[in-house]
Amino acid sequence: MKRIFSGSQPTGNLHLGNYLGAIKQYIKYQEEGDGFFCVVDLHALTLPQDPEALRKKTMELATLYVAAGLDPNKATLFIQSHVPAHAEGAWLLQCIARMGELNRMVQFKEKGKGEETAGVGLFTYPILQAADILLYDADIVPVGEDQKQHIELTRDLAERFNHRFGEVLKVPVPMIPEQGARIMGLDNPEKKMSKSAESASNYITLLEDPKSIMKKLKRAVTDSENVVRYDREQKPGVSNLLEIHSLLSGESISALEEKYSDAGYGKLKIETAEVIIDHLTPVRERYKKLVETGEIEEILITGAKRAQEVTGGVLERMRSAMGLVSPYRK
Ligand code: ATP
Ligand code: LTN
Repeated sequence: MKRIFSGSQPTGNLHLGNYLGAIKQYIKYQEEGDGFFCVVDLHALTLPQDPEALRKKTMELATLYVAAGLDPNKATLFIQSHVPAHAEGAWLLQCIARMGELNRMVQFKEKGKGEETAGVGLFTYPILQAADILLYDADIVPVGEDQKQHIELTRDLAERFNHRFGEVLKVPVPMIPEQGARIMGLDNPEKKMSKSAESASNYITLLEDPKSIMKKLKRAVTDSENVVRYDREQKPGVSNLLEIHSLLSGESISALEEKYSDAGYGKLKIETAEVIIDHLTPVRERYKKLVETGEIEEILITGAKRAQEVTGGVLERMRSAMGLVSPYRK
């Protein structure tokens, strides 16, 4: 059985891009493999966070995983900081990672903006991500397009480790969906939909109410041609709507192009909003119920135990290969 690992940060609001690029893949893989899905709270610390808000967002994201369709009986759900091996594994990998390769990471360049005050944690963040993945002997890492470079680094670190210390780490493969890997912002289809976007018109959150979804879709930036055609280069706004609609309704992009060929953008926008609302209404309802029952806490305790068991073995393999003395056993 293949091992799957992925994670999302408990910052901002989980949005449609996260769902279509990542969570939908997690749900698919939980059927076929041994999935570990994590709320990466240690990663969130790389930018300033309000402690109370971080705690709240962490529980909210874990609850949303389940509300969106992750089944704790099929996959392991947990909070990264509940498994200390992640931090320790990251240290071991920091000692084989190179400044040059981290300097090339696009996300660091974007978030650190080249400033002297950029955090060291933000710089070494991809190494913690590599530890997350490698500690589970993961075969497959389902992610959106923006994470491709980090998974490449993870593969390089695993190969370097193995070259130096023997075959210890499994080299994982990223799984980036053909459609949905880069959902664009509704207010600016040149840039990806992002939790940290300045304006809330950029994204649709998974808990967004129907009225607000309709309003944002109606205002979505398109172009002045008024011809419904899929062309990501020339018509990024319309193509983004077609892609969202297609992924949620299951209708092919060419069928949608045909369907809206005489209709113009207004109808496409309204019906895309309706498809989103249909899809998210049950997620919102399940979320509400989960909050009422409080069952997520138990799910996370069980998840952390299983994650600790798996990572303990891999971490010991790494420690031992690198020449650290095994802890004394009584
Ligand atoms: P930010 O934009 O603030 O960096 P984020 O939206 O990328 O945050 P993460 O928690 O870092 O959120 O990402 C969770 C998962 O969602 C990752 O696998 C990421 O690749 C994927 N993802 C993020 N944004 C998009 C998007 N616009 N389209 C498709 N997938 C996305
Ligand atoms: N860096 C990722 C989140 C992340 C992740 C991971 C994804 C942290 N650890 C391990 C896949 C596997 C992000 O910003 N989306």
